[in-house]
Amino acid sequence: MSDTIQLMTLGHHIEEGERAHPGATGDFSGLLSNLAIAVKLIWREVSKAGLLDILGTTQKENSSGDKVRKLDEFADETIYKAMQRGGHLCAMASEENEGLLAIPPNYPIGKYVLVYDPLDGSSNIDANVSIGSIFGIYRRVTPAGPGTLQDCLQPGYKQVAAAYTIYGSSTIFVYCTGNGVHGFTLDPSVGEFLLSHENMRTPRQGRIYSVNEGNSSKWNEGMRNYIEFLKGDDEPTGRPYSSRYIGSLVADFHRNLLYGGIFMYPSDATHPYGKLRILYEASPLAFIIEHAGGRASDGSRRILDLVPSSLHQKTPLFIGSEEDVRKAEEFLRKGGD
Ligand code: AHM
Ligand code: MG
Repeated sequence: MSDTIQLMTLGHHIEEGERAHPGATGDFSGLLSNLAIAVKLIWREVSKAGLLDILGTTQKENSSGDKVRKLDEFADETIYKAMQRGGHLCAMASEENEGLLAIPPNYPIGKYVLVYDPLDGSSNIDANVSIGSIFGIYRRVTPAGPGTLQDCLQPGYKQVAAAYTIYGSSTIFVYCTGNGVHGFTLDPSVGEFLLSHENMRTPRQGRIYSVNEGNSSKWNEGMRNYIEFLKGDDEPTGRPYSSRYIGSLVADFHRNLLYGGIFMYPSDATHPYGKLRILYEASPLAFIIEHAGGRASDGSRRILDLVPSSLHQKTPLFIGSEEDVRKAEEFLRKGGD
């Protein structure tokens, strides 16, 4: 029989990971499986995004009479509902909600916390540009009962898993439980995620930089000097770098993970703490990039060491290939010298 066709579903992969830990209760695997279901439900809606206006009435009702909801609201609710009854979680927090999301009183309480950005880059939906969901999972620190803020406000290095999905030309689910970074592509005809990118490693150095250069007049001098350096002509060191910016973090991140390079959302005069959130965006992607051999920094500190003091706290973000992030840190340290 041909061994060229590799048919490893996400479910099988999760089960294999569980078998590698003889003491595992299956709790964690159940959590990841529920996440995969939520993601498929979101994919189903996102892939119809352009049809909503056609199928809906002028009063913004779809064919079933439901109000057409904004997709980021739909994604937010879908994840919450898919994850609330499994008994794996004690609380959730989402970029779309101000406060902590409690598990409803009639459902069992578990030992993990889920933090998520339900639809990152959602301003791109109407232009059919790739968008995604981002997830971070922590073990609770409080002993029992409903989860608290304390359970959520943990440094990223304490994550037990992180994942993201891209709803794009194909839909891909990437996850890491601390044992490699693995990507699965959705086969829509059977509704299964199939292993397509096993044990991803990012190049030590890339030739791509991704940043919203429209903000450059508000950057500090270190940041400006770094970008000028990347544009400088020095073929042996790979410069000039190419500029690639989609404006959808997951899509920019995923491309750079595969090809190498650096994504940046620095602080600037109008974004004193950058734009991206520690819990929902920076920490999960930092967990993944470090396990793929890369680096993530706020310009001077490792992202995974940052301890958020509030759910929606932001951070400047420099993430990608190790050498590129180190070089950015060097320029930022030097500032205008
Ligand atoms: P969102 O979570 O509200 O979608 O915002 C985050 C998005 C990221 O996906 C992307 O990297 C960034 O905002 C782009 O910001 P800008 O338009 O300022 O370049
Ligand atoms: Mg976002």
